[in-house]
Amino acid sequence: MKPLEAAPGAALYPALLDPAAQARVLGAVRAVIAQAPLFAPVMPRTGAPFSVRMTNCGALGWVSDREGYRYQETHPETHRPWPPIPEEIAALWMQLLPDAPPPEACLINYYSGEAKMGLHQDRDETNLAVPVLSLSLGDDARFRIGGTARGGSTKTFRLRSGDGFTFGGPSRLAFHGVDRVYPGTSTLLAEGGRFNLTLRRVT
Ligand code: MD3
Ligand code: FE
Repeated sequence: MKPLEAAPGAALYPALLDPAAQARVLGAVRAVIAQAPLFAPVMPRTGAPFSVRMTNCGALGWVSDREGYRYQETHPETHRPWPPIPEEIAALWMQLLPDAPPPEACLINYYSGEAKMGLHQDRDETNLAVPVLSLSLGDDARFRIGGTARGGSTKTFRLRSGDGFTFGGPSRLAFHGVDRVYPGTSTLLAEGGRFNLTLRRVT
């Protein structure tokens, strides 16, 4: 499978998942959420809410609360360990990143109608040498990526249900965000909106 080089080190795999695979991965995501409900993260210090809701699977999960951003082994509300990363999802990591060590965390973001995510870097992982894998399910989104310094030029890409995206090399520390979701552009989620999964090596 030949990707599109979206930025140095960033590879876009349009329609990585066909509709049947999207439905299976969505089923696996719903099973994770049944064990580890979506929670509403807040910003460190201010406590301002994110518009996105989140959960995780894998040995470690990313959380944000007034104390800060961090990876932890348990759900912030149930205090139970995160469910394991479903096999079909872990297999996509092995397929696209065969030389990388296995993922430790899979962050699941859910965007309803107005949700977005401001430009940020992902640098809470100890191991920044391993790429991140993103999978999109549901409504289309406008994804924005820049360089490793805030305030530089940015490019946008429309992410569709079933798309895969890997971010390695220089793009691993690129500023990125989601400007908006386009309601009604996919029928995959009965409730509408968008799931994004990011698989990460943390240590
Ligand atoms: C580039 N998620 O969870 S996925 C995130 O669609 C996040 O929910 C967005 O940014 C979403 O942190 C964008 C694309 C993505 C994910 C992680 C990255 C791009 C990345 C990490 C490093 C560099
Ligand atoms: Fe990010």
